[in-house]
Amino acid sequence: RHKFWETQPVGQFKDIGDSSLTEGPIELPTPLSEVKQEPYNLPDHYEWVTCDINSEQMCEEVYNLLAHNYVEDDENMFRFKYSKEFLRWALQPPGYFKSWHIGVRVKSTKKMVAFITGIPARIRVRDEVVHMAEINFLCVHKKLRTKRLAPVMIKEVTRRVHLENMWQAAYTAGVIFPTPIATCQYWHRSLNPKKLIDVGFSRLGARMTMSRTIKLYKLPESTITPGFRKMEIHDVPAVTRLIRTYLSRFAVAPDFDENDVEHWLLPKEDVIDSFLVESPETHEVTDFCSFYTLPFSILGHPSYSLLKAAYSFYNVSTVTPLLQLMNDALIVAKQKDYDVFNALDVMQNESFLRELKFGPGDGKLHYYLYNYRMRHALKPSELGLVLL
Ligand code: YNC
Ligand code: MG
Repeated sequence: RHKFWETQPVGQFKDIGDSSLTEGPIELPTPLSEVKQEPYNLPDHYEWVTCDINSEQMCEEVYNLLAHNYVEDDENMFRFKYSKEFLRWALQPPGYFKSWHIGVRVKSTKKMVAFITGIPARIRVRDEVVHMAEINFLCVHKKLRTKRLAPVMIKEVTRRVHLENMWQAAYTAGVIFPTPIATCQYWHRSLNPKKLIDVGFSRLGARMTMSRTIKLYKLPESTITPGFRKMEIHDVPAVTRLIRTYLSRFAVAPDFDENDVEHWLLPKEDVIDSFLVESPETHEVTDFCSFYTLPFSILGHPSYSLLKAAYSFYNVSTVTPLLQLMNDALIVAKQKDYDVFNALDVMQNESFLRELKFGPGDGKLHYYLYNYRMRHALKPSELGLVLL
């Protein structure tokens, strides 16, 4: 039973396989004058706050809430530790709304105890480009869990999205509720196997020694593909063309223009790394790869406190084989001292995961759409979308 989700315009479990239902919006937009004008009520002693993530103090409060209360693995050994620079990048794409960065404070002490965000995005679902919100960073302080605060946070962000005349949303979660449009799996490629084993992120394989394991994951010192280099600002038009063509083959994918590419893909130190292949002969940009930086806190370990993880973002191969391109991505991640390189089985990633020695993780990641029904669940390889 899902007392909250059963009341929402989302695909319901009971409708799975009902061929009389059509794909597309579940509820029609209402006139903006009919959208509730006041915020939802919070329990006594709590108040809403709109977060100015550019303010150093505000950003610090959000950072601290997330660093102590955001997503952990099933065994509570690791917790995501988004950096402040990352949060600023993730929350301020072209056309963002400050009103969609929503906190909850204790009235008396002003302590921040809950958070949720939306950012605007154009997402293509099959043939239709839909202006929607991407919802992320839903977090309730550990001491306030299971008190039904999350549904209030979700209703409030929904109200503020409606006020901007948007009626759909995309989001991902590690847990199941009505109803995923796809279920994906994380894969992990060890770059620093000794540390990963020491902190319990991975285990020494059967009949493996530490020295054989280190040898197994060893990578070349430098990249292999001629013309492989960091993306620069003047590459934005070429990368945009490359990525738009590539993403058009997936059932669900962002509709990136040059402004989006500049924001989401231009390298930003310790936030987003992007590389491309410029043909040494024609100077054409033929291939592209990118990863974002999202470290984990290591909880309760005597000698290590941080795991540096790279996450595969958008990759496009037209001339360099994808396997070779991603091997070069692993090599630069190793040069930059990442401990692990993570990737979902979305887009064409399955074609390189096993061969490049990624191992399957234990967590799943479910993708969702709000107020948009899909007739069937998609395969991970039909998804061209990566959320942060
Ligand atoms: C979740 N992650 O099922 P039912 S992902 C959505 N996303 O409702 P309570 C979730 N719903 O089943 P707690 C959810 N987790 O009874 C739980 N729920 O119908 C549902 N964790 O609420 C749950 N961050 O307040 C149930 O639960 C109801 O105190 C229970 O709070 C949940 O950002 C949470 O994993 C997740 O901080 C805040 O556990 C808390 O447990 C926590 O009693 C650690 O809530 C951090 C964490 C989630 C990361 C993410 C995406 C969020 C998407 C939200 C949905 C957006 C909908 C679209 C809105 C715009 C629409 C337009 C137009
Ligand atoms: Mg709660």
